[in-house]
Amino acid sequence: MAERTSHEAWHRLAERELKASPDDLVWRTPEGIDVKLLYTEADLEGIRHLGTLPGMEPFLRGPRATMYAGRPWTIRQYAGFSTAKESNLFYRKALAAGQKGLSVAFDLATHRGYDSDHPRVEGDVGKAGVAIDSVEDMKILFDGIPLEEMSVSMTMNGAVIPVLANFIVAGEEQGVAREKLSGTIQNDILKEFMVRNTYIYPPEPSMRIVADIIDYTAREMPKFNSISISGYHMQEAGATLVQELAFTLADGREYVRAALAKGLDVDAFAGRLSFFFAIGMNFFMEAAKLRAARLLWSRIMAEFEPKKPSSLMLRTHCQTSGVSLQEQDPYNNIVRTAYEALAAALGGTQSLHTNSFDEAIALPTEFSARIARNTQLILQHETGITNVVDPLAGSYYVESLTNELAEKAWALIEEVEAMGGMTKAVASGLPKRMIEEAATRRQAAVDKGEEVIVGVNRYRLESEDRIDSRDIDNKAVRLAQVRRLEEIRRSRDDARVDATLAALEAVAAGGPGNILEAAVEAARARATVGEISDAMRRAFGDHTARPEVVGRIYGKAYEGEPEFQTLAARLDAFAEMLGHRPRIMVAKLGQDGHDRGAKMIASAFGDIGFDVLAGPLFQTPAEAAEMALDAKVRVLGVSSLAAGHKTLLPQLIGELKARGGHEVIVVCGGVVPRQDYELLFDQGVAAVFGPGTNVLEAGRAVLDLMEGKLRN
Ligand code: 3CP
Repeated sequence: MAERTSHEAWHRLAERELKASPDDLVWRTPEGIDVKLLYTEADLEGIRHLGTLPGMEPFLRGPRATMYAGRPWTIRQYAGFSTAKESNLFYRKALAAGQKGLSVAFDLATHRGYDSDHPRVEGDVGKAGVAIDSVEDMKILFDGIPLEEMSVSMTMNGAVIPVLANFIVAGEEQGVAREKLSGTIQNDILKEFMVRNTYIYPPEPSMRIVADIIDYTAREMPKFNSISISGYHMQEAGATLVQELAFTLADGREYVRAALAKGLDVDAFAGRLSFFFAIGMNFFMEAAKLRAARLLWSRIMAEFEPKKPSSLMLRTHCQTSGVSLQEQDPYNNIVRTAYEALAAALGGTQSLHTNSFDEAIALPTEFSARIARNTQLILQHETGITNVVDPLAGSYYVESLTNELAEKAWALIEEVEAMGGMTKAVASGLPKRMIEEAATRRQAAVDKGEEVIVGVNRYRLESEDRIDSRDIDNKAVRLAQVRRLEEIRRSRDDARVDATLAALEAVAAGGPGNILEAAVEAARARATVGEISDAMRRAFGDHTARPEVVGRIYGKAYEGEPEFQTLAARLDAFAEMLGHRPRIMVAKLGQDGHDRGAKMIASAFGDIGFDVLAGPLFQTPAEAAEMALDAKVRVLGVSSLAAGHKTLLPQLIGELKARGGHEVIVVCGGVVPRQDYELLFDQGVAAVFGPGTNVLEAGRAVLDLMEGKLRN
């Protein structure tokens, strides 16, 4: 009663201060959570998890009893580029400077199971990750790094079998038995079909690969985490935190079922399942998300009746948000990353990657990587936050958020369950669609200035200093890889290679045995990543996704706004003059599967009134040119996020010209460093839209270009 009276008194005071009701300031987050101005003891009523302790079920307060006081989280920076030799040098320097665990970024050719000499990957080799074609490359990658001591995480999903097999054999040849290898393989294919797109095979055999890896590692590699069930890429693709939580945990449940279906005992593998979340700018919500994740995972796992408490425990890696990084005023990214890192630590992560400030533009330099690493070292050594376990516990706001996120995510998890589980939900396209809708809504909020981004849509600098960025000489890397591939093919025993590949294909085709076990034999014989992948391709076939674009989300957010209407009316007039709507194709070239930007542009441009054609993923420049000309597009927009632009755009323009397509206007959007703009313009690219581009402005620019072309 007293509380009620004093709360009413506070309400009156607040009203007087605001000259409005505090209820008007309730902040509705994208998750649909209404964040109030004030949280009190009353908000804790009915929350059941409040009395729980860390290291014990339901592990909400952390998987370990002492958390960072016993051992701080692992500073694990995701890195890799160019050749194995260059990446190895970078790793060694990072470890000497305080990094604690390794995390390998592979190039997109490797991700998609192609050797570096494959014609489809000309623009991808060594970009955005290290090129690995065989055991020989893997051995160079870890040269001088003791694999019995260092835990190694590998972000690999599509070509997970050859890469893990090569890692095991590289360890073996370094003198480290596989039972001593520690680390994590991402091995999370469901989210690839949803958002990340580095799949190779169709969903069903892909799930079998996941289960075979869980089976093999449970038997042979007790220190190795068999999977990193990832929500990170969902948030990057635009998911709300509730979607990220729900779909990730539902994916986890599906993997557990797949492993159980192989006849495994739940306690034999559950303790080595691990997770991976993104940490964005909604500070308290992100910390609460990790707490809610642990609560919900223990609830899900309890259904499988494990005997070991560790089977209920959610352990996670986190990475600060890539999409929160901005090209404009890039030093702001250091500050953003620091806040995100703090939220991850307060949420109780086990391992953390902090982004470098230049990652919205290119791969990190030594300088930016140092600042990113030191952001974590400073948190661990200077702030005192490692001394207390789960310090946010008991906060009215954070506990309330934890509870609300858990409830909302649980409702979505149940929805997925009602659809028959995550594999079926993914096949229906629902999660992907929900995430794309959330992404488009968010873009509209940013473009309209409802969501403030400092240095981008507010407090923008008049002129920006150029920053140094790392560039990879893609041609040189490819040549070096091709040479080594030739050397391997010359020196190996071909009969042995053929026999091991045939045996692998037989296992994949349904014969007895474990796919990874068979691939280890092939890797020992020096079969390459591409050859091992192809053996499985022969058994499984390739997966091709249909490009789908959501509509009426961006336009709806702008309903009745003059800025949008003016542009739409201009476009209408232009269409009337042409006698049809101007057609634009949005293309993705090479193995770059990051399609959030492309999807968003396709969706928003459609709402504005363009006739939009979305090209499929993984086109070669020739295929894209062909499709664009067949469809008689006026504009061909290429979305590039994996640094292939300098190779692929000139090729595309060449292919267009070779087919008489001189009239097609080529524009480019995505992660393109400023210093590359001139080169692209010289090659005939009409406009480049970098990160942070307002979509309506891009729409106006494209319309200007089309009108200009007609006049000339
Ligand atoms: C931990 N330990 C402790 C304590 N805390 N012992 C005593 N007291 C404590 N307080 C023990 C643990 O039990 C463990 O031993 C050991 O110390 C290491 O701790 P950990 O917490 O398991 O940490 P780590 O080895 O770093 O493993 C973290 C997880 C792992 C479990 C999350 O899966 C991981 O490293 N994931 C990283 C994934 C990653 O890097 N992904 C990159 C994605 P035992 O093992 O013996 O129990 S990059 C993607 C970028 C975007 C893209 O895809 O393109």
